[in-house]
Amino acid sequence: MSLPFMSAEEAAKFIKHDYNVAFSGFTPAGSPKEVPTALAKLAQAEHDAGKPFKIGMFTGASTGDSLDGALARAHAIKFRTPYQSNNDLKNLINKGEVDYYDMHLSQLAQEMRYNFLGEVDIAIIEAADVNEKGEIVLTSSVGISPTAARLAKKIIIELNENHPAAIKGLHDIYEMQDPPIRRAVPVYTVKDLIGSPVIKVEPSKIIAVVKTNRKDEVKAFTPVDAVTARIGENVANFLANEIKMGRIPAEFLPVQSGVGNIANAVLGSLGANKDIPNFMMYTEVVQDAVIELMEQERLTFVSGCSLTVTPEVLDKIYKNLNFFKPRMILRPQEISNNPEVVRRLGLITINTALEADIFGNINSTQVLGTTMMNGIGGSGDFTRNSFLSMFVCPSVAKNGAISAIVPMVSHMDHSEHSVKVLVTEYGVADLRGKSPNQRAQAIIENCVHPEYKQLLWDYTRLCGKKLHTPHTLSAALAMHCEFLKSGDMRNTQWTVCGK
Ligand code: 0RQ
Repeated sequence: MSLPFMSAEEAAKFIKHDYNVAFSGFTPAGSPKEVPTALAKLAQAEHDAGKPFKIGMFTGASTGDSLDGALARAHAIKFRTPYQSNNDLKNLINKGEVDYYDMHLSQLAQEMRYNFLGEVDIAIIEAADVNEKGEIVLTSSVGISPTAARLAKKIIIELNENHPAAIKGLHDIYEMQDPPIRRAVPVYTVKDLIGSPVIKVEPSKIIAVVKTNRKDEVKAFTPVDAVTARIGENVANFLANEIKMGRIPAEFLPVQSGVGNIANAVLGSLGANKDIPNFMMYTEVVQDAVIELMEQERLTFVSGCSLTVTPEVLDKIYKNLNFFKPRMILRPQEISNNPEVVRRLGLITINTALEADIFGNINSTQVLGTTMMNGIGGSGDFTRNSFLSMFVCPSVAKNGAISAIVPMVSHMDHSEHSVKVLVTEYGVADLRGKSPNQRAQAIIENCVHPEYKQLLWDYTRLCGKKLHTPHTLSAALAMHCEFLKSGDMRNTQWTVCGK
């Protein structure tokens, strides 16, 4: 059988209103670009003709603008899961037009297999290579592609010439069996290869192959500033001291680092700290800073799910495959984020909080408890199962009008039971082995911005008596309410219901 080459417009016509479509990619890395752009135009044309056209979307994580952005602007999305970060999509989610459900990234593929989320009508998979035997070499990420390709009734391939076929071997494709016959995931070291370099599908399922050479739409990070640099130094100094105290083995442990600007800065600081030995990462997103550390030979190996690097950095990797390929593996997200493996390898996990409360509960996803930011991503997969879970954030947002540390988080993603260390630019709160009262002391003393310290000390005394957790429920969200009223949490006055 020869491969069914055709244009993106022709391929998009296979997708019908109400279909559930699974996309390759994890972040903009490896997301299809050409067919979604054509699909958005098709949806627009259907809407103009007065016909409905919306699809359900499964992705690995966030995607590029030509996927989430284009389909959102065409009002072509019925539901969407899991992580997202495109502003046009986010606006529709926060207006209630798109039904979005947030999931731990390690769980998506298995929930698709369990048939919890509906059938997959079509999978659109970006490939560096594909052949008549149905063997697919993925591009800059793995995400949910192995499961999406297997479950989908039909597959459209976007064959992207921007990714050399020589990257074959970068991916370790492994799909777990489901209970009650699931076995252990045989990853015992960061470097273990457990699967196949290609996805293998029934060739007749491939109904279209669309050629493209569009680059991944990964944006550069904002440069490290004084605040993010201090956060990074605080993390690195804390970990160096943990090694000195013998609580982290002298050879160090694999690191997982979250997404975003702060995560990028933290990695730079880890690399710069001479008391941290050369290390490995077992992580999800491989950002630019990871590649820099690898070039400096500070990072000896990385296992991840995506190469979320800027186009220039990706070109550099592809031009120097002899150097980079033996030092990296891309895995499906149910393996890169696998709780069993995270616990076994003993990861040091560093993720970013939007807000934390004085007891160590973390909100990573919902601004003021109501407005979706990006999603929980892999932060829960890693945090709950790590050797040592750290959260980082600047002490204030919006020029000080918001304290990132509040009496009670307005939405909780990670509970005090999973969060061991909190770090801001002011310092480190080590929460291990501490009661709620002791946690509040450590967090207010070490992490809170000076303008908010007294306010939070006063909150802990508001209940007027000794309690296991010194909350005053009628005032617990007063700082958030004050921000909604006056635009500045610093104006908060504590009042207690019934007093
Ligand atoms: O908004 O820029 O409008 O002022 O929130 O800023 O630059 O997006 O920050 O890139 O470091 O991302 C938590 C979102 C941080 C990310 C989050 C405002 C602040 C600013 C934040 P403005 P940036 P970062 C595994 C790990 C969850 C998933 C995860 C994330 C904006 O790290 O999505 O960890 N994490 N995955 O002003 C109101 C507060 C605020 C606030 C900040 N308390 N209240 N607004 N902001 N604090 C990897 C994956 O899963 C893929």
